[in-house]
Amino acid sequence: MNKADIVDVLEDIAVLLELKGENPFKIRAYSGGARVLETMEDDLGEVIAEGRLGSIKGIGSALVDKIETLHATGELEYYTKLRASIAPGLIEMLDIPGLGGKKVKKLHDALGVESIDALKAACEAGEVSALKGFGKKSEEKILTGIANRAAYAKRHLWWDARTVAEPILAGLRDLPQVEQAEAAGSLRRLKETVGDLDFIVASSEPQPVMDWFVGQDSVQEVTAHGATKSSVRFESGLQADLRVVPMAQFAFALHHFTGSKEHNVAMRQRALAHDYSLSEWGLSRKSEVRDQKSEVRDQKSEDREQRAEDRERKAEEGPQLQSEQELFEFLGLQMIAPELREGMGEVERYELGGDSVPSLLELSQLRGVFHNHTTASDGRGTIEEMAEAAEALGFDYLGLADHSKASYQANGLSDARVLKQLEQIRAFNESGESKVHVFSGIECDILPDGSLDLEDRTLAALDYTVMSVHSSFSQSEAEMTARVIRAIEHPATVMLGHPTGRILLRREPYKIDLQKVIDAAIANKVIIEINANPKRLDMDWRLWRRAAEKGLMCAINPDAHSTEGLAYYAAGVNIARKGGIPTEQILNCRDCAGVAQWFAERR
Ligand code: DGT
Ligand code: CA
Ligand code: CA
Ligand code: ZN
Repeated sequence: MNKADIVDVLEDIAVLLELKGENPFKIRAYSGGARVLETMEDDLGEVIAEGRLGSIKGIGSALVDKIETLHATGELEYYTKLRASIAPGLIEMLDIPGLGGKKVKKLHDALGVESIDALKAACEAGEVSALKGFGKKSEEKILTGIANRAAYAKRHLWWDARTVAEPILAGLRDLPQVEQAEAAGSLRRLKETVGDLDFIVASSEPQPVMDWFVGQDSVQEVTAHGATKSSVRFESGLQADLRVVPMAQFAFALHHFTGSKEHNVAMRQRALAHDYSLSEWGLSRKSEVRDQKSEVRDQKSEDREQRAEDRERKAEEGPQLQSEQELFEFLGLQMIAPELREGMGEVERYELGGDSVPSLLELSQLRGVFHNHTTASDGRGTIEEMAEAAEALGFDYLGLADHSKASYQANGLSDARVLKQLEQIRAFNESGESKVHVFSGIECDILPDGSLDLEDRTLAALDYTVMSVHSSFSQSEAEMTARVIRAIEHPATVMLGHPTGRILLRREPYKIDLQKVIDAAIANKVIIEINANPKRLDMDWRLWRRAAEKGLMCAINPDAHSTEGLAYYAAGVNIARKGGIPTEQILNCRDCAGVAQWFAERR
């Protein structure tokens, strides 16, 4: 097991011990040990091999054994037993925002609740607000958390869904009976969350394909197993549909099941205007379709004779089309990329011969990424390790932006520590050790009144800054908007970080008037980031097209807390594509000198 995963286990143990009401010293040994391990610069494998783990300050004797066992085997009996000794319902409660080990224990001790349902009932009966240390507000917050949890349980992060989908798609394509296979639905549209997976296969022999699909090892439950459609559920709760169609129908089925519904409606209307009816089966002349029972509502006003006449005329067969591209062209449209098919005016915008549409960002166009953390705050990689990982990804530059001191839980940097890191980054760049140029930055907290967490001259010494809200999320919309705009208007501000604070499937955005924020950012030449962490992905793609048209600049910021986290930039590229942001307005597409110039001009 690697260091990052071991840190997670130690943190988990600390929470579970809290839940059990263990003594605070014991708990601190684990949470403190996790922090020490997390920020340790030496290689864990080496430290263990050299027998030095026990001599590291903050890692007590109880932890040495456990860390070594986890490192060697990936398992720890103590941890497994500890988890097993606690009611599963209590562990689930830890998922509700605001409920840590201590609070769950209190609720359990005082009210005897052992499940989320029981906790919900207790909240509704007002029993929670009557408890010391809880109050009406936290009771409401728990109820909201429970309601969100139920709604969220049905969806999955795109990033996680893709991990499940990729081997399935590869497996389908490997089958000898399969002529073509694609993932469709929201996954293909690169939506930030995915309800279920949809696969479309072209084959004249569906049965073996279906049998393979429902027989995969990872399948937990088969909910349908037919000749044209099968459905399965995996352990994570994610479900997947597979449809097998003849090759002649593939392009139509793929288009239909890629969706979205709204896009399909717009396409069907466009087809009707050309006197064709579009469905997952294909295109057919309107008059032909009128014979079909499914379209009764279309013919309500027509009398039987007219229908008989139509049947006789029996219009020509619909066109045979091999690809979606041909389908769009047949209807007088340019190819519309799947991620743009959300029924937000794309069918009109992509008319052949209409206004030109911006070309979409490609992964390979990114020259570097901004907003990444190191061991100086809560990251797991050093400057050197992060730069090395950036080089491996083919980047020319890497922006670092550790937390500032108000984010004390993330070990945020004081002014002095910022300046010290700045010296380290300069020395690193001058050493010529790496082809990657490191830009020195900071993710500086926007304090509740909109002032900044660091001194002006500290901020001015850096190459660039990212300003973010990490506290007082429950301010009113007016307060939050004014707070963020005040930060945008500060001359040191280069970028605004994760502008809504949302955590997908877990925490709703804070209240903020983003249109005002967008206008202020444009007026002050401040960039708004696409936070590419798959759990955030704000600013949301739905706002980008319009904002970019008004002139807003974008940066794709992985917010990486480890070398692996840099890979999140790909999720940010999805959002930039979905938002239709022109590449000229994406800072990452500029070369090192171009980025340096942007920073210099802004400040
Ligand atoms: P999801 O799974 O909730 O993340 O979203 P989708 O878009 O993958 O939706 P899903 O799996 O229910 O269906 C896949 C596509 O099939 C959908 O995007 C459009 C098409 N589709 C499904 N139901 C309907 C419908 O009632 N009318 C139309 N026009 N299209 C539909
Ligand atoms: Ca779906
Ligand atoms: Ca589906
Ligand atoms: Zn942040």
